[in-house]
Parts: sequence; C-alpha cells; structure tokens
Amino acid sequence: MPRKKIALIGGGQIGGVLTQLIAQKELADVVLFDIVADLPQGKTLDIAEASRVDGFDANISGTNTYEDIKDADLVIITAGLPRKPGMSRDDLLVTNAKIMKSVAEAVRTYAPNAISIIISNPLDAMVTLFQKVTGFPHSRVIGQAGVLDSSRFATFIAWELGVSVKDVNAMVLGGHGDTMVPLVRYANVNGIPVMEMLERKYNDAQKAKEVMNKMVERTKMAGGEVVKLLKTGSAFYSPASSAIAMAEAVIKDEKRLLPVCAYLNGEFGVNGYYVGVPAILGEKGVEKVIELSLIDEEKSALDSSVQAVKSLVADMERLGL
Ligand code: TXD
Repeated sequence: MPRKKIALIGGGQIGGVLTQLIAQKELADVVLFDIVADLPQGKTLDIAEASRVDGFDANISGTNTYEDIKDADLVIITAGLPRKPGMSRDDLLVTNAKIMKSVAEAVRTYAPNAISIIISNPLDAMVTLFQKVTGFPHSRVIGQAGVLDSSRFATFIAWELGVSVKDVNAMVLGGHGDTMVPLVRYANVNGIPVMEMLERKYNDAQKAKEVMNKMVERTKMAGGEVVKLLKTGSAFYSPASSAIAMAEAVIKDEKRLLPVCAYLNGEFGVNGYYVGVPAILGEKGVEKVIELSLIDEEKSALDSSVQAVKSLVADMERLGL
C-alpha cells in the first residue's frame, strides 16, 4: 500500500514540530508548505537528516508551491499569526481570516478529497471560514482545540493528585477561548471521580472545590500563560502533539473519541455552528458527534461559550471576511 500523504500548510513553530512527529511516527509522507522562501525546505531538510538516527522512512519535503500538496489525504493548517503577550485569540481575526481564505482556495483546488484539520486562531472562526470557502462536507473539516485544552486540564489534575497523567481522563468542551468549558463532573482517574479524590485528599469539600476551580481557571487561561512566558509567540509543542492525535485517528481509522471542533446539526441544542464537542474520529473525519447529558450549570457554561463563537462568526461576516 502506498504511504499516505499529509500536507502541512504553515511551516512555522507548530508546522515544524508536526513534521518531526509525523516522520518519527512514520505516519505518512509530508509536504510542508509556507509562503516564506526556503523556510519549509530548510526545516524539512533538517528533519530528514535525522532519519538515520531516529530510524524513520518517510519522504518529507518543503515547498512554496501549492501544486505540491496535490492529492494529499490529510491537510493540517497552521498558517497565520500567533498571539503576542496581551493579545486575545480574537485579535488575530482580521489578519488570519485573509490568510485562511487563500489557504482554503488552494486546498479546494489541489486536495479536494482531503480531510482538513485547522489549528490557526481564532480557531472556531477559522474552521467556519475554511469550510465555507472550500465547500467541503462539514465532516471533513475539523478544528483542533479540545484535545489540547483537555490535555492541559488533565496535566494540572495529575500534578495536583500526584498520579500518572496516563490515568487521567478529562474533557473540555466549547469554543477555544476564555469561555471554554472544562467538564469537572466527568473528570476521573481511571474511573474514580477527580472531585472524590480531591475531597479525600483535603478532607474538606469546600477546599476541594476551590482547588478544582483553580485548575479550571488555569486551563481556560493556559494558552495565555505560555504566551506570557515565551513572549515571541504561542504554544507549539502541545498543539502539534494534539493535532497528531487527531491525524493518527484519521489516517489509521482509529474511531477515537476526542473533543474536537465539529459542526453541529442540532446536537447540544446548537444548529449550524462549529463548537468543541466529543466526536468519533476515523477515516471519514468526524464520523459521529457524541452527546452527553449536562446539568444546568454545565449547560449554561456551554451556552455562553457557544454565544462567544456565534459573535466571533458574526464579526467575521460583518467585516466581510
Ligand atoms: O490549539 C490551537 N488551535 C492553537 C492554535 C494553539 C496554539 C497556537 N495556535 C495558532 O496556530 C496560533 O495562534 C497561530 O494562528 C497558528 C500557528 O502558530 P505557530 O506558532 O506555528 O505560528 P508561526 O510560527 O508564526 O507560524 C505560522 C506560519 C509562518 O511560518 C508564516 O510564514 C505562515 O504561517 N504563513 C502562511 N503560510 C501559508 N500561507 C499563508 N498565506 C501564510 N501566511 C503566513
């Protein structure tokens, strides 16, 4: 069977790590596209020259020509500016929408059958725009945010409880912004509710709640925390790893249940918007959105997050982007 082909649009920080991870996992051949001359060629040459040491067989090449992404099975898009300290994701809307439009036109022309995973911010708006411009079926256009936000939440829980992060299951729903919704009630350590473990640890229900609230707030602001420390851009290792989990689910048809930015057709009471929800990912992209029962408090938090997504999309339309 010929190897699958993944096209990466955007050869910056995340694009570089994506290339290295795909190669090391021998997930597919890679074409890395960027508008900056020589940059993707340089990065892919550097990574290819580690192939003997890492022991991977994969063709990886860099390009400034869209034609080279032809017939990619999967496209992962990171093109666009990252945040600088003091900026919100939404501040990137105008610049990144213009970039996303041109990317979408190229993907529509050269990789019309691909599954597309969008990473560029503001995420929910960029996914919406990419689908609109390409006209691809909604199930084939997916955004990456929830895998990362959930991993951040799980990491904080593991640190707090002193358990292996491998045993922590935690999920974050909603838009990829400050209104995202970490699901406390569903968070568990190999099936044991995190809240129960916190209550045992502190022997104090109120204190347990406070500790959890802090982790929830840190999760919501986790992207900004990294931006503040890096000063020159935003997180890139963890976003790349998160997109790879999604790419692997698609390439290997794994049917993984992951929180992703998916198009809703009435699920969770939302119609016609891309929002972060649990979904089954396989070779067809989003194969099913998984609904779950939410208590009033969770529902209203999700509703506020959906409102934030709607107003961002409305801004984009108002600006004619
Ligand atoms: O979880 C998530 N979804 C995210 C998203 C987590 C962290 C960062 N996230 C966003 O990803 C971030 O806010 C940015 O919008 C993207 C890419 O972040 P990255 O850190 O990789 O940004 P870089 O290093 O600036 O790389 C962007 C590249 C850069 O090399 C530009 O030359 C290129 O994009 N670029 C383009 N490529 C193709 N086509 C066009 N038009 C173009 N314009 C710029």
